[in-house]
Amino acid sequence: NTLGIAVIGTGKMGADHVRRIGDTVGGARVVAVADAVADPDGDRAKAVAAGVEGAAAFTDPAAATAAPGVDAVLIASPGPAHEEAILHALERELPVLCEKPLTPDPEGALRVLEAERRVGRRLVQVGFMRRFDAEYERLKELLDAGGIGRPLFLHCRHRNASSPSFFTSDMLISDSVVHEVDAARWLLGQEVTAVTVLSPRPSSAAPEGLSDPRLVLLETSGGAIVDVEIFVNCGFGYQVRCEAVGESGSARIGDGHAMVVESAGRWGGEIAQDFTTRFADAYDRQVRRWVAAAARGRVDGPDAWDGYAAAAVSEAGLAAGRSGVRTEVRLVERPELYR
Ligand code: ISE
Repeated sequence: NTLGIAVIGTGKMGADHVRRIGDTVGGARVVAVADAVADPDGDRAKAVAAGVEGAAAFTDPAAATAAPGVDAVLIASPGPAHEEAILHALERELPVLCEKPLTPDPEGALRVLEAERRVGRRLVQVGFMRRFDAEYERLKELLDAGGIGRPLFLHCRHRNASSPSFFTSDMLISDSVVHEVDAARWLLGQEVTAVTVLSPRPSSAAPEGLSDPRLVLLETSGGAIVDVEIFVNCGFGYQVRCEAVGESGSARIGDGHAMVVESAGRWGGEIAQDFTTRFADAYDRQVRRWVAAAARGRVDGPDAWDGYAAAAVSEAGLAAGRSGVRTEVRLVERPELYR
């Protein structure tokens, strides 16, 4: 019995997920595709659906979600469109995998939590795919086992070769560093309590007006400090590194040279150029796990609470980025459903 999936969003990630569900994820198939935001005429949805046997194209995400044979919904539209699409899916009690950020603001995320409370069970998973990356999993296991003692620091580097034309200084935080926010919460099992953002004179490679790179400091409820260099026009490739320093050791992931070539008096390797390559396996495993859980009407990964917490940290981070001042994160009490 295959799980019928509606995919909302046909941009880079939406198209990649449609391909993934067809090629590498067993037990599921795409039955409906829609993209009202980036593609109001439905041409892109038609083009994507045309490549998948049995998939129908829609101009309206709600109609795609309500289409016959839809058992679960994968949302990969831009962040501001997520809330509405999630609420449509929850009305029908369908499992959801929603790309990050869950919503751009904590208020929207709280409405999602409230809708899940009405359903009475967790149905929403957020696409924080780093939790499915083999290196991150090993680091998490090491930390959980106490392998380097109590964690003191996470030193993170997050670099993109270049940023898309629509990227803003806020998005360095709410779209990019949001991954480190989730990774830190998950790796440490702690909440982020305060954010400080330092912005050097922008790189001359950054588009005019973009505050790139930035240094984001996160403080956590257990007294650890996380520093994140976010640099989205580094020019040379896609790099995500994390070094954890604990009381009795340190561990580093993300150096990622799978093959080292020595030739003509030099040695070197390759650097991935974007996230679909660097995290290809993580995306595959994320969607596989989601499909398996969705077939049982459940989720098995970062949930709506994680999406809410990340949105609350982003909100504090945006304020900190504008003011240059350390800004505390305010979280509501964690509802019973997410304990
Ligand atoms: C993008 O949306 C992602 O999720 C990537 O992982 C991140 O590196 C990039 O900065 C974001 O814009």
